Amino acid sequence: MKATMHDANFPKDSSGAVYHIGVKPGEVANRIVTCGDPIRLRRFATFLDPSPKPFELVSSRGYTTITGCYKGVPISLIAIGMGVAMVDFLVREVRAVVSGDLAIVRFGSCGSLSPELPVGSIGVPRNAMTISTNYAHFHGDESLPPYVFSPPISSDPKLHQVLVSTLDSAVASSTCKICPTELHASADCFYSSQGRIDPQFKDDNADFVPQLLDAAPEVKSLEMETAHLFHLASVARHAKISAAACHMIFADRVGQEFIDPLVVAELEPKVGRACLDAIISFPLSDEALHPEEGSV
Ligand code: R1P
Ligand code: URA
Repeated sequence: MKATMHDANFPKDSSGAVYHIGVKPGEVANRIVTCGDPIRLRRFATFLDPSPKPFELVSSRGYTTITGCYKGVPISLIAIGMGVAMVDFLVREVRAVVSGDLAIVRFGSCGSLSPELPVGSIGVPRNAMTISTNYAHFHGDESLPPYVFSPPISSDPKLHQVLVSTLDSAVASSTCKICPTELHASADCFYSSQGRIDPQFKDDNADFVPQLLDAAPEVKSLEMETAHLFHLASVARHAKISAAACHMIFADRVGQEFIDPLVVAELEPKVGRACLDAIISFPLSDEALHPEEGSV
């Protein structure tokens, strides 16, 4: 049975556990690597130190949190599922249970709009914009644009740089390309607002990609969560949140190729480990969890 929640504004149970992720103070580290897929997350969890034994929680709302140490440094791995709402719960609820500055690296998959980012390469965007469905277009005024594009939102430049360097060394011996890019876009849907054509619905997106490239010529890739992560990090108050992201190119949206699972199996561990190396080497002040305390 679910615990009783207190405080309708920011629900927590009597132990201090937050409503959707289910974690309480002491169960999440200041350094976080996040992805969508819990299976991907569990592969990264094999890199954690065996001792102290990692803490693990799967919440009823689809979050998997694994907190342990990597090379002696406390970190949390958190799988969030998909979409803006899920990354919003992640950042706000983690912020509510961890004191001090936070550093968050997202490792996701994405689609590519550019030959500079071939399938199987890793895009590392400096900035991300949002793409939102404009409901007013569909339910009132068709002269309004069906999709709304935000200005670019910046990652943390230092964490971005650390991530690029660790990724470069991690894949140095393979054919995988690490591609820092100026601009990525995160859409509120996978289909309509990423310009996928679905004849079952009136999405008004036949010219979506040219319109996007006209509005934002530097955009190279599309997924669903990164821009909101950068947004929340940039509007954080009181303590700093540093965020950066990298995405494995799964779909070539121009040539229509989709990634071979064997390529994912080869690259994912290398990129995952590089994300862990990046998050532990980023300078953070004032961490709430310390390995010498014997528990994480
Ligand atoms: C869609 O297939 C999902 O893949 C991408 C998108 O952002 C969306 O969540 O990210 P993940 O691979 O992290 O889930
Ligand atoms: N994830 C997305 O959101 N879009 C893609 O094209 C591939 C992965």
